[in-house]
Amino acid sequence: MKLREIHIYKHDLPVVDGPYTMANAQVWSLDTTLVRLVAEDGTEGWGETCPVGPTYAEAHTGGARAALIEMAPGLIGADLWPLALQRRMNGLLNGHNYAKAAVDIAAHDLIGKRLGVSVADLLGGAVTDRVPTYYSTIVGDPDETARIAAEVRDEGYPRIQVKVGGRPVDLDIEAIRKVWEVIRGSGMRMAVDANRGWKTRDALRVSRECPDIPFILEQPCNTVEDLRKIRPQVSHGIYMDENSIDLNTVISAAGTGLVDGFGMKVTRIGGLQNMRAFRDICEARNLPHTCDDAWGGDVIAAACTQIAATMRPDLCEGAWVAASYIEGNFDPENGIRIEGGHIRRPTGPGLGVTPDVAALGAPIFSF
Ligand code: 0XW
Ligand code: MG
Repeated sequence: MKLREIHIYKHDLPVVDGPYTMANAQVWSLDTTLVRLVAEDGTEGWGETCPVGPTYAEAHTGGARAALIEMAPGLIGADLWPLALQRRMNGLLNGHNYAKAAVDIAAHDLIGKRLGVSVADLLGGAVTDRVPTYYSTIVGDPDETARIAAEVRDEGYPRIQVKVGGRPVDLDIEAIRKVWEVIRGSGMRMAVDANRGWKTRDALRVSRECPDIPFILEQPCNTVEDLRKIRPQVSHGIYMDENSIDLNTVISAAGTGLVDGFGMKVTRIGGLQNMRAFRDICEARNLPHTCDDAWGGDVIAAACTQIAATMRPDLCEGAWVAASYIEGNFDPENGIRIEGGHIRRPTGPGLGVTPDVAALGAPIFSF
């Protein structure tokens, strides 16, 4: 199965009731990049990558497009089987996982469509068609955050992620306490995500002042060294998110017991080929993790849902998709929707979603 054409599209995704506010980023609208691959026999597959602004990670929209344009000519004629394709991309460009991920996702979609199987089955087999998600708040007023927590608890979300950081830590502690008052006894799990925004001092204080609240500290501080420093001093579990930039870092963090789990982004790790290796490493170490992406429409949301559907259920912290912050779908019929805190996995071949190509307009680049 060889690649004949690559088409790159752009599309704006305004944030519903924006901005979406994190410790280090505030975004009103995201500029997503879609990739359409066409194989020699005419079978097509879609991929997507959408960094959530330029400061969340070492990734940005312009960088993704530049990397795709750099690789595209060398990919024409390439073997589309995921491992071969990943090696080919690595031979054309060092790094830039988040751009390679869009090509990798499109290849999985294309192969699935060609073979008539879902991407989850290509990745080892779905264990569910009802994938849990979690609700991610913004860094906001503590009472408003608690109000939202009550709302999503009643909707059936199994987990909430409370955003903190970038403001006095007293306000973060107030938000955590107020959310806990609301969800306590409901069975809902809680992560507190500082998106690298706390100093080690802040993380230590929050953990010490809230010993009774069973939350996970998600990426509390900026660096791996910071996590190492706080690790022996906190009583809460720690998940690594932004620092887990590749499989090598994941192996070290899991192997040395630095963290208790991960918030993982499909594009940051380089796509579904690497994500399945990540999933298996975590399963071998009994480490829970999410299957998210930073942002994006139906294509990336379907990729997250498909890999999450293959996880051992007790390790699955959910697939976060941006659907609750986005209006409309690329695929009006099978697009990703959240119902009762869960995502119905599209069970058609490939990703199970196909963007309406006419609605996207002309590609910005074609090779
Ligand atoms: C909640 N998310 C999955 C969405 C934003 O991109 C941030 C991210 C996270 O967990 O850090
Ligand atoms: Mg996170």
